[in-house]
Amino acid sequence: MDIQRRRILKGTLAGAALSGIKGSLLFTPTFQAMAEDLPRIDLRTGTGEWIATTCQGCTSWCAKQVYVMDGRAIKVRGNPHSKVHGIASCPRQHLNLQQLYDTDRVVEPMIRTNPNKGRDQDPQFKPISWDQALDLLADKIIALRQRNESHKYALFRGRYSFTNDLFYDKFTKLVGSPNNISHSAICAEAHKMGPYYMDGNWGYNQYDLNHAKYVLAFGADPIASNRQTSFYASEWGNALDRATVVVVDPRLTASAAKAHKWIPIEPGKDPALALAIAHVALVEGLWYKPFVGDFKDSQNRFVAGQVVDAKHFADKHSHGLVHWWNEALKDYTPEWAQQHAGLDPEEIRAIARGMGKSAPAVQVWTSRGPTMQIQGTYTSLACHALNGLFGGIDSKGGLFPAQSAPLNSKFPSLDGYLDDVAKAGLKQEKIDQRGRLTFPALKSGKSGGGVVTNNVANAMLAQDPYQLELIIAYFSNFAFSGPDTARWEKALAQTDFVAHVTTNIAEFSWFADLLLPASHHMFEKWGGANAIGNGYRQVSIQQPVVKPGWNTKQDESELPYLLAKRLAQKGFDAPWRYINEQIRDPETGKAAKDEQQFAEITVKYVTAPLWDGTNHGKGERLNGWQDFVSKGVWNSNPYEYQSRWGKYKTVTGKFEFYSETLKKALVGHAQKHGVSVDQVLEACDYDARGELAFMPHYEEPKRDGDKAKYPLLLVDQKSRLNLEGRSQNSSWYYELKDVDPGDEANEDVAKFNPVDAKKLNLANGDRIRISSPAGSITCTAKLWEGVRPGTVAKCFGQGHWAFGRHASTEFGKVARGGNNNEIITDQYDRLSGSSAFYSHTRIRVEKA
Ligand SMILES: Nc1nc2c(c(=O)[nH]1)N[C@H]1C(S)=C(S)[C@@H](COP(=O)(O)OP(=O)(O)OC[C@H]3O[C@@H](n4cnc5c(=O)[nH]c(N)nc54)[C@H](O)[C@@H]3O)O[C@H]1N2
Ligand SMILES: Nc1nc2c(c(=O)[nH]1)N[C@H]1C(S)=C(S)[C@@H](COP(=O)(O)OP(=O)(O)OC[C@H]3O[C@@H](n4cnc5c(=O)[nH]c(N)nc54)[C@H](O)[C@@H]3O)O[C@H]1N2
Ligand code: SF4
Ligand SMILES: [Mo]
Repeated sequence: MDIQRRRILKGTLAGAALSGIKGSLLFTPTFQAMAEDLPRIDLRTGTGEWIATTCQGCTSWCAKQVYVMDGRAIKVRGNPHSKVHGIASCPRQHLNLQQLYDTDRVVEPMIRTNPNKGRDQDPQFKPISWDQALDLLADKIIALRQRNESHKYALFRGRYSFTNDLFYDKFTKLVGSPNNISHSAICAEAHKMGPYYMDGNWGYNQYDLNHAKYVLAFGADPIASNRQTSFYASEWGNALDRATVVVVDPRLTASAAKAHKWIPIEPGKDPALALAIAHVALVEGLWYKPFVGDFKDSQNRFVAGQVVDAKHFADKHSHGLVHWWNEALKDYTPEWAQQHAGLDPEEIRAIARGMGKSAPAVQVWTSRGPTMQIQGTYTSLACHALNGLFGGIDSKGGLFPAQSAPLNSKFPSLDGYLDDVAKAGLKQEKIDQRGRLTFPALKSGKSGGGVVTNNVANAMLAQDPYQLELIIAYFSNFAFSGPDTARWEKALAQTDFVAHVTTNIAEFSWFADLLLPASHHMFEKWGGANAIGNGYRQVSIQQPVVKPGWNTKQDESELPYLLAKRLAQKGFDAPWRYINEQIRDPETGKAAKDEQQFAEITVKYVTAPLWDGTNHGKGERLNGWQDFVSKGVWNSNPYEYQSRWGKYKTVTGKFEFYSETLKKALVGHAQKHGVSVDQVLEACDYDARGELAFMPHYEEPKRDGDKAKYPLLLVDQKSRLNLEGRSQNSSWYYELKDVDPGDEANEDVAKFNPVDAKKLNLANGDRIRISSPAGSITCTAKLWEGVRPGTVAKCFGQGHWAFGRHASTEFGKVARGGNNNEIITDQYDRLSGSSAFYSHTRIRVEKA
């Protein structure tokens, strides 16, 4: 045994003992091969090949190539066939390799043997076979259905690939449950409210950075986070030469550090800045008239504080500018913004003038930061309004949504497959209480149209509308990723049966009854994703670039296939018939012969129009399935500028400064509950009344906790090395942590402005406890000028008390660093159903 092997074995034994997986990791083929062959690997032999796949480490969803040698993944790079990002990439792509070969992976199904559930209860997982695991699940599903309680089954989904519809939607419905719960409302739904209610796009935009002349980013840090980091990071330097870049963020982000101007805004006060810029744009006649419209006689009548007669104004592609001015905007002077948000009036004027001069090559970025807040919907509207005002929307140098791609992203209809039990189950209210008076969740204009992810824990605890009895959760870890995690721990502990489909024993797993080992999404799974950027949309493939080393299954294909088969053997055959009759190989028309073949067929099914010769006219023509598999990426035609002008999917068909679309949705929700819109707003924690509800306006940010007791505000941020909540068992994550501005390698720091640190008597390296009304965490103090006084910036990502040997100080017992979600209080932007993460959590700091 050479040293390398002995070292790995030693580590494994320790980890196995800690996690209760006694011995199970030791005898797996990949692990042994790795340990024995590592020293002999010579990268220069060139015997390997680059194989296409997709990284879903973040929502950039980059097309990748993996260098595979002797059956092992060695290196990752951007896929040169991509027109979105090409070979450009981000630093965290490499962490995927450590995920794949993580020695703490769950390598076979495991069952809980400790009947008690709690953070202090070791689950005492013990290996079982897939056969036994599937039996258990199938029996539970059938028992629920026999009691006519199929709605008590739920599927939770976090990250997902474009084949997810089968397991997430169709399978859940076939079982007879309305409860397919996604993570979207802890992701970024509030961010979509402005774009949807102003220009009809429920989705994210791409930014035409190559042609921008003015970039104004509210809480977006595109070279470190946000979407399509690979492309934006590679173009950011060039953009700085062409455009003025202003970043608005309470902390000095990587992008702010390179911007022309950084505005360290007080958390929650972004709308004050956005609205004051809009005000100046009108008073000084800087708006983009070819898009917005103008006074009929070209005489500007916008004067601060004065009402304008709408009859003088002719809208062009926009709606309601004068209405907005009269109801709100006329009073939002730069001096008003100074009073409410401490902003510099001259700076505001300079920004408005710069934007006016650059119009329409202007892009205003918004992100989770300013929008995943209690009144985030209105911030999203206020920031996005600037894209309309300066004509950046759909313009060269501005921003625009994704082009459509010809995909079969929905699996075939369930007609003929839903039995009476399923139909009755589907009529039940969803577990997240969406659509109730206090949860409008107005996704795509519909009351209860969107998920309220984090409220599921509350509903489970209250057993309102009912108690969930069986949960299958995949690629998600809500007990870590949702604010006020303690609620999730309690809710899961009291649930009868929880199965977690996971690569690692995560916090969620700790409360599970059954662990199902997942194949890694990037290296071991058939799937794929869509990305936008650089004016293109791409569709890229995920495929098993290496043979799964362990006894894992693919979450979105193999698992539902095997479960459907087992259910059929036990007498409930609808899912199995559906799979075999409806989801067939588009080339041969044949049903799959086993789960592995089925996994490939799901991707073939979804992507067929890209490669089967369909004349879609939307982009490249690929020459058959193998061509797609080998290139790994399909590129759309470039975005056609101004293609939506005059035909926005809003009520008026225009860009709505006064949102008739929001009015319709809110009136619909109010009528459903027999109340007025004002009563809805009151029940949902907004200050607006009357017409203000339908337009961007300012509301004082709401905070949780008594200011005297909790004097500081938490500013949560993503680490540049976060692959969402999944990269923290990678040793490189810790070694390289100082790539985050202000952070330290091998530490989890909370960053204090030296002004605050002095008052608090804090020094660099002090161990501290941060408390909020929700809980407390411990971490290390760091003094740093890059954070606004009165606020404390801390990366989200660390604070795992499970997940593996690197992620936690003592697996299952002691967290490494602190998880921000243990102190972020459970609040919502109720109009979108989103959880609030920003600006509302007041904190206090003590030495630990
Ligand atoms: N590195 C990295 N990138 C990622 C991910 C990742 O895990 N790691 N995950 C991906 C995912 S799932 C998503 S949804 C996207 C989200 O990407 P974004 O929508 O861009 O959101 P976050 O990256 O969460 O960034 C939040 C930012 O808001 C700032 N902020 C906090 N409060 C305020 C405020 O009151 N006002 C303003 N103006 N700013 C504020 C924070 O400092 C931080 O810079 O990122 C994706 N990209
Ligand atoms: N404080 C704070 N909280 C946040 C955020 C933040 O910026 N700050 N970001 C939010 C955002 S934008 C999002 S999208 C959510 C994400 O939150 P979730 O959707 O809960 O996803 P992750 O935390 O990434 O956890 C995924 C889990 O899936 C498992 N897993 C890992 N790799 C794989 C795999 O390849 N396949 C399968 N099947 N399972 C795997 C592991 O158990 C892992 O813990 O977190 C949100 N939470
Ligand atoms: S982590 Fe995100 S930006 Fe980096 S390669 Fe993966 S998908 Fe792309
Ligand atoms: Mo997200």
